Amino acid sequence: MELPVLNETPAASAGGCSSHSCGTSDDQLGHLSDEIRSKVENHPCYSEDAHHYFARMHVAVAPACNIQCHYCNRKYDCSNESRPGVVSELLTPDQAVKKTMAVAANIPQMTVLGIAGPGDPLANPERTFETFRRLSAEAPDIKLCVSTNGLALPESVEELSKHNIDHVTITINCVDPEIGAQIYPWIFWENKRIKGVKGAKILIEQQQKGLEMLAAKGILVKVNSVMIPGVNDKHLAEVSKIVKAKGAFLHNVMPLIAEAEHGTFYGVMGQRGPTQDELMELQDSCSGDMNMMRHCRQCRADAVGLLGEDRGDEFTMDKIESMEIDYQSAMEKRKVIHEAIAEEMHSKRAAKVEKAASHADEPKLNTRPVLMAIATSGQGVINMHFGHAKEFLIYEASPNGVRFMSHRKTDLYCGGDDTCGDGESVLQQTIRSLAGCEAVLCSKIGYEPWDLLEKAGIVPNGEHAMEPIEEAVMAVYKEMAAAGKLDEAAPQEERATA
Ligand code: CLF
Ligand code: SF4
Repeated sequence: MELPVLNETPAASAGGCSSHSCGTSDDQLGHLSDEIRSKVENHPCYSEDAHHYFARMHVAVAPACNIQCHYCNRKYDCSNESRPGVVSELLTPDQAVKKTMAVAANIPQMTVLGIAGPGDPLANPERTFETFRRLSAEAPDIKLCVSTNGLALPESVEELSKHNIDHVTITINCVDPEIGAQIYPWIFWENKRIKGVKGAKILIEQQQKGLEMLAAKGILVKVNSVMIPGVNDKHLAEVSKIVKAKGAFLHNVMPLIAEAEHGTFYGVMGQRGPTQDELMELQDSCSGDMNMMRHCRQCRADAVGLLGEDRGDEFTMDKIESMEIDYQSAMEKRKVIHEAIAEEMHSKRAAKVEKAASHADEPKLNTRPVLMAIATSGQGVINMHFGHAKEFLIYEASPNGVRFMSHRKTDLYCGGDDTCGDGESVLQQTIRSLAGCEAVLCSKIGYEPWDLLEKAGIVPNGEHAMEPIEEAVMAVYKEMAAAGKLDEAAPQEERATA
């Protein structure tokens, strides 16, 4: 059957597991047991492949937090922001259940309900567990997921396992209390505020203990780490090794988001986040030991939709109250759609393997790697107009194949205000965000951006509309190689940006 389109409007940007928030690529899934594979293959955060097809949602039921991070001040009703800890509407468990069922009935590809804030879910145990308890009974086809700072984790493991929650994210930014004291000014522990190294030491011990307890129960643990240059950037490779040894399944290193206008300690103090290159370098240095997630969008605590889009405005409580939901028939429809997606994913994987086998005898290219930007609204194909893209997926093509690297957010220029301050047009800013890429693959593109992209040394390409991303990227790479464009040394550094 033809799969429904998740969202025909341009994907909205999103920022989920707050600093807490996870993925393995299709290739990384290969070695997994059937049991684990069945847990991750339709989870958009735990499987990179799945994130093209399946959506997640968060319900913001957890306002309180038991620690303070220097990159957070939990905020509400900020319509211009999309980042962890920020929500528009705080929900009661009853409202959260209604909202989840409304979204599941209307977006059948939504497979995962996460509680990720805006505070810490386990610091709000009644609200969090009431929501999970009701959902596991009333909507048993939805996977339940939680993201925590870990302080209250050991005492919550038993309760988590009762509600069939098999995905838990712990935000672990360090295993050294001296570093921890630079990130966490205080924790609230046994009715006291404990500051500095002493507080950080307790937090780290609780995180590590919780991780071991979850792993012992067979619950999949993802570790999120916020990369803070000059604070923990040199330390995170060690964190990756330690959490892997203790049973973590996946590691998600995310960039610090800190702007003065967010009013966080780091924002006000001018602490910078990492550059794209710094982040990718750290992810690469951890990946020898660990499955790394690279497709995280740092979602809000009330995000709804595919990673990279936020359809929360379609499901505000006033809209939900007027919806009539027959969840039994919605579940039947969801099952049919999930089976069709699984079949499509399976046949795409099989076609990929067959294609690779048919090229096995070709001589290996001796060419340098190239980054390409892709405009897509999901389903693993190139199906978005350049001017409608609010983010681009970045892939690297090399003689070893094609791999997903990251995403780049951009401001939508098509149909919007065409200036963004500093005298730079939004289109120019969009093109600047693609620095380092040598080609952009999209379904269509207008003359003006075509011209500006070429001037920036980025080749626009609309010839692979509706083709699978990886196949199209490799086809373009081979064309570039055949044209002798991949023999020059480091051309990215020589190119001007728009
Ligand atoms: Fe949410 Fe987190 Fe579950 Fe995913 S998000 S609680 S594991 S369902 Fe995913 Fe969002 Fe990144 Fe989190 S993209 S912020 S990793
Ligand atoms: Fe904010 Fe608490 Fe999460 Fe830290 S643990 S990011 S302070 S909500």
